[in-house]
Amino acid sequence: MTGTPLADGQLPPFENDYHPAWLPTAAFAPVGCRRLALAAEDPHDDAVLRTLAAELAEACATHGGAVVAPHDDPDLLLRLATGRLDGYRVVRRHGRVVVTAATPTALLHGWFHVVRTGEAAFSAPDGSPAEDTDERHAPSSDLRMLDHWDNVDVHPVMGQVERGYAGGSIFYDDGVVRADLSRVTAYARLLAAIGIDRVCLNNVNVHAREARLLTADLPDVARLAAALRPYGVRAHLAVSFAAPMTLGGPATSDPLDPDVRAWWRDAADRVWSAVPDFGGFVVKADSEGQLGPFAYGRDHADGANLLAEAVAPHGGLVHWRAFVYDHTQDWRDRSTDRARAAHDHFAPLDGRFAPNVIVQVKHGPLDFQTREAVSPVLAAMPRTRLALELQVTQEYTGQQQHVCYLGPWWSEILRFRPWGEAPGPDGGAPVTVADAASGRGPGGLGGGFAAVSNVGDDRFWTGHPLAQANLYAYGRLTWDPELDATAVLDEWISLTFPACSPRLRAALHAIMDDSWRTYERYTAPLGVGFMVSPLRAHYGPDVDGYEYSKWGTYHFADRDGVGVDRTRATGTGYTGQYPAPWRDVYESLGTCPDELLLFFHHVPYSHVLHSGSTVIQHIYDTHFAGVEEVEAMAARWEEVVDEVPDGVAARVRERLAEQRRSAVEWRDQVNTYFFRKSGVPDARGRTIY
Ligand code: GCW
Repeated sequence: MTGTPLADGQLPPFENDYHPAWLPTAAFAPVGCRRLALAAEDPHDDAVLRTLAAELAEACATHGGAVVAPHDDPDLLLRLATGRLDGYRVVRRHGRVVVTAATPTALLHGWFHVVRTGEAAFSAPDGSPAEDTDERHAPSSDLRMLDHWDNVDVHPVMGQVERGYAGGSIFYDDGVVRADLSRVTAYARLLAAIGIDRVCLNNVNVHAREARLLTADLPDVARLAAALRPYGVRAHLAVSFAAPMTLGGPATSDPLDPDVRAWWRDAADRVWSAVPDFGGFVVKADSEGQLGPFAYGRDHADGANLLAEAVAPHGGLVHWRAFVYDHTQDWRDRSTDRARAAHDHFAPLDGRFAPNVIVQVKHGPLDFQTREAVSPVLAAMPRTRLALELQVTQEYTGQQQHVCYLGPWWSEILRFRPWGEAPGPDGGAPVTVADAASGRGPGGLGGGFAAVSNVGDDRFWTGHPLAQANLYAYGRLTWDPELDATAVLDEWISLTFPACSPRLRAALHAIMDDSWRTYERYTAPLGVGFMVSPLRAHYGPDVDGYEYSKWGTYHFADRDGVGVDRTRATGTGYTGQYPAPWRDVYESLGTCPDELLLFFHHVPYSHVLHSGSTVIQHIYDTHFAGVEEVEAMAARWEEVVDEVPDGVAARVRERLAEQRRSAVEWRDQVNTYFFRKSGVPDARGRTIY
């Protein structure tokens, strides 16, 4: 939508020329046709309560209901209560629903819960009142954030959004913060509907232009924060560790230097005076060229605590990323293992981080691959608040050209038990990754969840319309990691395709449910990772693309075998970074799961997997199967295109054609590469070039 910028506190029109995603007008029909009420002291005092009042009014105006007084027997009453309550409570008696929450934002989340539940919130399928219930809905962690890798300037290599596959940025346009931020408010609305309440506004690679967001551009940051605020979303900024030097402060960034400390305190004071509900800073330091404490002989606790001290008086947070490794490695050096790096750097610092520091850990030890082991850092720092970092933007998972529903992958990660079946604290259930991130791990400290957003100024928000489901799933699964990823997808389908026929629903499930595994089948095999094109920004196959590079991501294929030996016995020792049982499960060929085999072991092509297939035959079979599955997806889409809006039908069709082309390329390059290396023919005699 374009037009006049919104006045402070004004909501954007509820209908726009971009796609409504999971909040189409029709999704509000079951609530909007009823009698709704909001009970709060003075709704006009608070931006979020004003939003709620506007949401109720809009839903009723569109669907024929009425906003009534709280004592006037409403069908739905939203009630702001005092006292302690995480999340919201939903009580239903005789088909009337009361949602209670202790904060306006939690009440807003409760409103969207009712919207999501639809007619079933009020009535049974036969039209009688739905059963009486009393439910509490608290998020697993109170920190659920999205990070944008958006640049203010268009970066000469990375563009407006680093690893963005959905057009430009919704925040910035070629060097400036956009004048019209109404779409940012519409984005915040989508986020509120999935329980996300924090957004980091700029790329963790902070270039000179972006660094100024912290100083000269604060009025614009305040505008961005104001655009998010009506929907209860708080702003964070990524900051550069070099900021004191680049923004006119002291000539050093040494974290122990008193002038540097004073500079950061002043900087934080200015940010919070411009944006009183500001969230905090996100930092990438000593990583891929960003300056960090190593430059001064200090460690990452020194670095993080410097910023923590500056933001603490304001209740601010520091999200300090653990993505620290040597990106100028020599491929000839077999002793350095990039997978070890985060644990090597951070585990020894456990207990030294200030209470408002959150160490943000990528889910795997490498870099958001299609399949990786869970990072051992997540089990190594009980005295540190750790956040799990996921990547919603599909950098290595098809770049929003390919259908790749990541819900099942994130579910596996969230439910992974780093200590196996060992009882949790106080003899309770075994601890999962989600538990550890939510403060229910051994040390009782949690840092919540963060993920790189997949949203841009594209009409469908995410380039591929079906990639919206990934953003939806990130919100829902981090709110409740016990949710089933397929059920979450079903929820997304119901909201996004109102009045979806059983035929369309079945087709969307057939296309999306298993699409992550399909993608895995035709790309890098058995957890070895990468094999992507360096020249085409990680899109498409290039088996040796990173093999002789400085990046530390190798597969070591030769004529006899493939894979990385990360064992303690004969390899890099990485398996030793895990607690039991995983240190032994991964160490042994007998117990290492097939899907991670080449991540942990270098094996001959004739090695027999637990599945009964040899490694080489597995590579051939999965690559042929992957392409066949993509062909089936495209055929299935053609059967239902008449049931989806034209724009969606055409965009998905065009992307499926590209996915097929790309999958064929992957299949043929990977199969040919391994056939030429190994000389082993396909047992089924299919064409390999
Ligand atoms: O995966 C890599 C990306 C970089 C990114 C980096 C990171 C923002 O290719 O583009 O930089 O990870 O996570 O910092």
